[in-house]
Amino acid sequence: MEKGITLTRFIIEQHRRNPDLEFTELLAELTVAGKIIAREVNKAGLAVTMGLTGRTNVHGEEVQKLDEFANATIIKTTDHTGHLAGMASEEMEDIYHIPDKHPRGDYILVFDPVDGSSNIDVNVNIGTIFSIYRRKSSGSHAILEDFLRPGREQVCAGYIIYGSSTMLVYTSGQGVHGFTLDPTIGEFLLSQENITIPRRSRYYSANEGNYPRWAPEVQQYMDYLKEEDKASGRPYSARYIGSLVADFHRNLLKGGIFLYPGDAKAPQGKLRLIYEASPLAFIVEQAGGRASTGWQPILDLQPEKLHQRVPLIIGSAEDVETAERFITS
Ligand code: P6P
Repeated sequence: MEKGITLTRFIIEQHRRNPDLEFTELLAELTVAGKIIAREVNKAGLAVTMGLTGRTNVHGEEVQKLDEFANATIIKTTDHTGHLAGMASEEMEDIYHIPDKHPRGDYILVFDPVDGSSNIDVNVNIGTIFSIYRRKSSGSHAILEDFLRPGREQVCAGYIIYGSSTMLVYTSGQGVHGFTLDPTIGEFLLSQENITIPRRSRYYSANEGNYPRWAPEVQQYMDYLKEEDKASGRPYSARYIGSLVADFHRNLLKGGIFLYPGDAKAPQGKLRLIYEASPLAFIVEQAGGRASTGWQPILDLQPEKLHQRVPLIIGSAEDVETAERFITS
């Protein structure tokens, strides 16, 4: 479709081509949340949201006011749509039940309202990550089992990145598409249709401060990336922002591999399976890339707990395959 059309029109056209994508209205409401959060992020330097709430979330991390604001905004803009039977957020310990005053629907929404929130104060790009599943249960409210799903069962996944411009990138299983917010009209406009990630690249993203705690195979892969070998385009260049959505977005467009492996201190790594790894894995596979724990595809994992963490290796397919060969050697 032609560049510059609104996200709303793009979603309607996708729905026309694929009628069983009934969550299109939900997606449209999510973009409203994205615009409201973008407004707060853009004035974060002035707003009280810059402060800390003095409270911590389920993971013991300081909850920034913007986290809470974004969490509440997403709930408020989507819980009345009649499409949802429940929600789960990285910022909420338990699943969120849709209030009885609102109609319920066949989908569940999971999201990380503001990923990388520790970067808010230093004006580094942050992002919202979301994912939609059809519910499996049939009662009046969604239950925990509706949320503990292999990522392969997602019907939609996306993120909103708040940076020099606000972009929304999503897939509903028919390619990956990027939209840029035009603040003068308050609309997300199609800027990149059918995004594909280069199969191999020369960039890697990892927090090498953890190198001493990594497994020897991961250390060997990192050493391999730095060896001189013009034929295979090595040494690679390091690009690490410390904000998953920003690192992922750059790698999606330019190619690259992002690694947050487990280590001696945290065998399951740091990133969350349901709110971060699975949505980005759906997107990257739709863009021709790959996402794994190093041992198996992220999308095949059966979550046991709502907030479980998972080692994440994601990006250009050939780079991830090479990393897997080192890790499983
Ligand atoms: P580290 C931000 O806190 C985050 O959750 C991700 O956005 C980011 O990729 C990762 O943690 C950075 O972690 O340990 O390198 O600071």
